[in-house]
Amino acid sequence: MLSEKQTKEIRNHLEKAQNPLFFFDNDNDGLCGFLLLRRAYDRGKGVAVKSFPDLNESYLRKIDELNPDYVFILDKPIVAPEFILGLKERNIPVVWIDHHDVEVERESLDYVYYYNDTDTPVTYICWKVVENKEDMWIAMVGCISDNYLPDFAEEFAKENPDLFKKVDKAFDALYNTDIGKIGRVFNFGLKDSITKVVMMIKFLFKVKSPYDVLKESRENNFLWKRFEFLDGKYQKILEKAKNSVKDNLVFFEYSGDFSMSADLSNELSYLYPGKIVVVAYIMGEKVNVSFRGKNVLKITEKVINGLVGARGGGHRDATGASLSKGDLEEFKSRVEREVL
Ligand SMILES: [Mn+2]
Repeated sequence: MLSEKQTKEIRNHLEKAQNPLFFFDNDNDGLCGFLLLRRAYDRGKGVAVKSFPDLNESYLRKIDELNPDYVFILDKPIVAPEFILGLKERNIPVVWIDHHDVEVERESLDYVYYYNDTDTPVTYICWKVVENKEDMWIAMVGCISDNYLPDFAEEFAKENPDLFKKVDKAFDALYNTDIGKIGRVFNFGLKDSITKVVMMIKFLFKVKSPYDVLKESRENNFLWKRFEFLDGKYQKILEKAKNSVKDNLVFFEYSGDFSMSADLSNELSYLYPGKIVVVAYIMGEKVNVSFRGKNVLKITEKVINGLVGARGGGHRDATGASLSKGDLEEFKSRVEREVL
């Protein structure tokens, strides 16, 4: 957990910022962390970062367009040094809050206010900064989406018995409760065009309660439409993936218009606890892979080692990697050798 002092520092930055710009990772943890800060201070704009894994230099164009006096970066493991340099040249302070287990280069650390806690999601860190009780449901959504059961879960269950019940695992809540359903709606909402993502964020700036999301209305029916469309596709792919279980390994390859690897690997790891889950999405000449399971970070590093252009990383039990399609067979046999 971040120290009291660090949490207070972040709060001070937010108070000073009159026109902050938030860059957040394009997932529920990034989104919910951003919403907590944005709703508490009621200032600034947010950009969901789609470049992966880094926040790259091209986003400097957003700086010149929106002219912020502060930049906050949420849930991104890597930020291009050129981006930081661009902010330094423009004299804009940067607060970077993350939870990935990564080394940041010295030159960036010298300029940035950097906060990292690998024990909790970024949403949880942001929750500790604001602790805005009426937004506890947003904190809940971000935490359980990142497979983390926060210390306020019990309190939340007591006060919201129809949205959430006491569970042993965060993913029980994600797949089996209404607060989890909101998480799944946000998640597919983020996988839409930039215009729609902006619409979603604007809608979420002003919602009063989780019921404003759960109850379909004129304001949110674009979200529900998207959810039903993508969830239909998702459930079909998930059914196929269930046939890819072999001993203690689930290895699933797919292609198509929609990349859902993180979601598939999360749900497969929930359905098959104790197994190593590897989901590979083939897109043209590239393959993006999601790993889940105990100590998969070590496995990830080992199986991509030496494959030309391959990269990967993440958390101890959840990682991502990319490689070229030509190496997929070799990659698969390495995984099997490592796991089976
Ligand atoms: Mn994230």
